[in-house]
Amino acid sequence: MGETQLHHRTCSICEAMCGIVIEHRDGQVLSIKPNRDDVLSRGHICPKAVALKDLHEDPDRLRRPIRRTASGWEEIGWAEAFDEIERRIGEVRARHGNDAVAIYAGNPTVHNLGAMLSIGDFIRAVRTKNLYSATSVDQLPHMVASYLMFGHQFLMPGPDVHRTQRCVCIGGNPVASGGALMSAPGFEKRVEALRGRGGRFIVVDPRRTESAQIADEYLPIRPGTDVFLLLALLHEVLAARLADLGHLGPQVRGLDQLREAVLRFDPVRLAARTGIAHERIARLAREICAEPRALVYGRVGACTQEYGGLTIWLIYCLNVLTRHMDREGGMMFAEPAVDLTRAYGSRGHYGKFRSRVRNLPEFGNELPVAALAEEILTGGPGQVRALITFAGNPVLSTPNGRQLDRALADLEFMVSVDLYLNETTRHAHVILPPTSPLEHGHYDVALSGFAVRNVAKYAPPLFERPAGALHDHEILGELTLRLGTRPGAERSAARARRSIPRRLGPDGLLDWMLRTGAYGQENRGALRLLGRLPGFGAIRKQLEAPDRRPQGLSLRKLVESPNGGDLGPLEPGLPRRIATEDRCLNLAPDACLRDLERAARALDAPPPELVLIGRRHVRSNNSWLHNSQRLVKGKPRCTLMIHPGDAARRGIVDGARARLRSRVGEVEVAVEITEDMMPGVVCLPHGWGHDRPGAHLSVAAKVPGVSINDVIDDQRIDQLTGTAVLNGIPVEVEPVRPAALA
Ligand SMILES: Nc1nc2c(c(=O)[nH]1)N[C@H]1C(S)=C(S)[C@@H](COP(=O)(O)OP(=O)(O)OC[C@H]3O[C@@H](n4cnc5c(=O)[nH]c(N)nc54)[C@H](O)[C@@H]3O)O[C@H]1N2
Ligand SMILES: Nc1nc2c(c(=O)[nH]1)N[C@H]1C(S)=C(S)[C@@H](COP(=O)(O)OP(=O)(O)OC[C@H]3O[C@@H](n4cnc5c(=O)[nH]c(N)nc54)[C@H](O)[C@@H]3O)O[C@H]1N2
Ligand code: SF4
Ligand SMILES: [Mo]
Repeated sequence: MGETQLHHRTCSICEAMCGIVIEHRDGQVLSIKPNRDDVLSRGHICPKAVALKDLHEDPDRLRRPIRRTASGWEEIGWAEAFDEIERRIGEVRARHGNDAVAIYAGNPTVHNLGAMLSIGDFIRAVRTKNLYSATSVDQLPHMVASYLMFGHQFLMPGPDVHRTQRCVCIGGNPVASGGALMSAPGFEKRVEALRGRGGRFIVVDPRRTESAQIADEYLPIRPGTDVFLLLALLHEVLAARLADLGHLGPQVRGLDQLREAVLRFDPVRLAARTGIAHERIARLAREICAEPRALVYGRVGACTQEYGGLTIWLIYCLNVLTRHMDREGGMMFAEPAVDLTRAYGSRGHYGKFRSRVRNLPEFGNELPVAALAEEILTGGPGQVRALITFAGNPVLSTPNGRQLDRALADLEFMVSVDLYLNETTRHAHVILPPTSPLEHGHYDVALSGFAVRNVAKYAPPLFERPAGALHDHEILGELTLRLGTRPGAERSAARARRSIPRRLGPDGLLDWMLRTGAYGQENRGALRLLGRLPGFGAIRKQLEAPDRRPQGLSLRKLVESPNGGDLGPLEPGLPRRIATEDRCLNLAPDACLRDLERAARALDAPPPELVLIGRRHVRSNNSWLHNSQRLVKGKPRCTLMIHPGDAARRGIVDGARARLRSRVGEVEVAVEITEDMMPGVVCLPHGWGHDRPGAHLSVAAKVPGVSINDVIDDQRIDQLTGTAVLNGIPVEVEPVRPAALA
């Protein structure tokens, strides 16, 4: 028996970036514990961290490529799998053209170093209009607002929770979720510290969530009406002439247009729509103005709704107008060691082309995933006939999952890169499974840009990969070569195999990015010279960051720092980092002003009697952790929460089953009656519904639950951004009576 050893790592499941210590021996994980010395999490972890062991050991996890045959799935070799994919995709293209091949990339892509560094090449090589991802069921409104206002889709501000005195959280539940576009592990402790220094934490949410329960004030709001709340807050700021742009003043444009657009609303009518008293909204606006260190933060509940784009835009505007954008204690921009806003990501674009069936705008080359099923099911030129999914489970994660289920069954060919045979991948003809998260190196290229402190943390692989296993980036690399559509692809494929990024691999690339980044150890003079050469623009841009070379970052240095590298607190970075063409922060983008008309028209519409919202639980992550016995055990969690009054009126008793119905579908689910719900709102978590035949998740199948996305309407989208409306869908609920009584 070998010796017991310790391995330090950052958990890659959610955005919190917790430091963990894995005790292991002879290739076995013995325990997973919090790392008290981690530069960011300081000893916090949540119950999901142990799932890294469960995932690694799960007998249901795929370890070899599999192919669907008439008599079931069969294991095949990698070469055979890639040959088949190349041939079948080639056939689809020959029959229907390049755009007939769609791509869907899921959330774990962002948490995976190799995938992050190779998916861009893959997408470019496949060259299709039909690119989809989890972005349009998540943070798309933030990206659109950042692009339109700051000029870069990835320049998204996050809350400076360490120094703020007033933190207003709209549509986020960081106590359960670990935070999003805000890596703040152990959020509860951070709220305690905030209160300890005399600050206040305020939550705006239709449900008294775990975060609302620790808040100093909880403001229940009618789902989908945040845009009216924001307009009312801004109205107070502007009408009372409290707006103060602070250091951003000289670089801000559009204030007059914004003022005009906001002041024509009647604040009392705005407030009435939200369910929050007008007097409280006005006072909140004044409190935010009066407090030098305050912020308004909005997340998933604020953006996956009817006016998500407007809501996030106005949240940004409110922070700018009250001098809380890019200031200590306000909404700030992290300056990470590898900066996606500087060198490696496109600034973004908006509405360059539109979806074929519903005419929805692209953003950053992506179409809204709510349109994927109709693009498959609607005949005619440009119809999608093949799909490649990467680390995604859209059947459970995107609107009208049943329709997508049918659509996927209708494809001529589908391939999935995934760890499991699940609700989505069961439709694939070939599944390519990557190595487990513990078998490759880890660095949060994307999430470090949203941490509440500038940090850099790298972990090498804990275990050697098994013989014959491929990493995600290797699978993507091979698919890039096989499916590349450029002329002369064969010759360039041979060259690409020898290309520098390929030879470096993710670790080598990361090292190069760290060395040339703001905290890198490279000689900046030499880099400046190199940056003048054509083709080295990325380096030139990297060098715009302030020189923080004393940190001397490199991969080696991070390997030698198992607790991570602390790069200091967040610092103001505007106007330097504004990337709009005129280098001005734009408060009044045309697209937003136009969409405001839509909200104005809706102001007087009678609200639906009952609407549906979602929720997250600390022991679950989207759709893919329900195969861990210790995470799913205990009380069933896929319940429909409802207010006692709404339940009584419908003759529904606690624990009984009810039918939840919308325009697109219905599910039957156990009811949980609770005062935590606002009247007129019911709540169901997402990521469940593991009873679809053909999936192979033996633990999850025993606690299947139902999928909220079977009732979420694919036709309801935020028209400004194309984001799916996951919250605020009109529904009906009725008791399911035993057959004998019916
Ligand atoms: N109604 C409703 N729907 C929602 C939400 C909501 O709040 N309400 N939230 C939305 C949000 S924010 C998101 S991000 C999306 C998520 O949507 P998706 O990303 O489509 O779904 P996930 O459930 O995260 O599924 C991840 C898939 O990746 C696989 N996987 C895990 N790790 C790896 C890996 O390292 N490599 C590979 N190749 N595969 C891996 C898993 O097996 C699983 O199949 O769901 C959205 N859907
Ligand atoms: N435990 C756990 N952690 C996770 C995940 C998970 O599935 N489980 N998923 C990860 C992912 S992919 C993401 S993107 C993040 C998301 O992180 P968060 O944004 O914190 O996500 P939620 O917990 O869904 O919080 C959204 C809140 O919005 C509220 N809400 C719904 N509709 C409205 C509305 O109209 N207005 C307002 N003001 N509020 C509304 C909901 O009640 C809910 O409390 O979490 C990540 N972390
Ligand atoms: S909060 Fe939990 S799942 Fe998220 S990174 Fe930390 S330990 Fe992992
Ligand atoms: Mo997400």
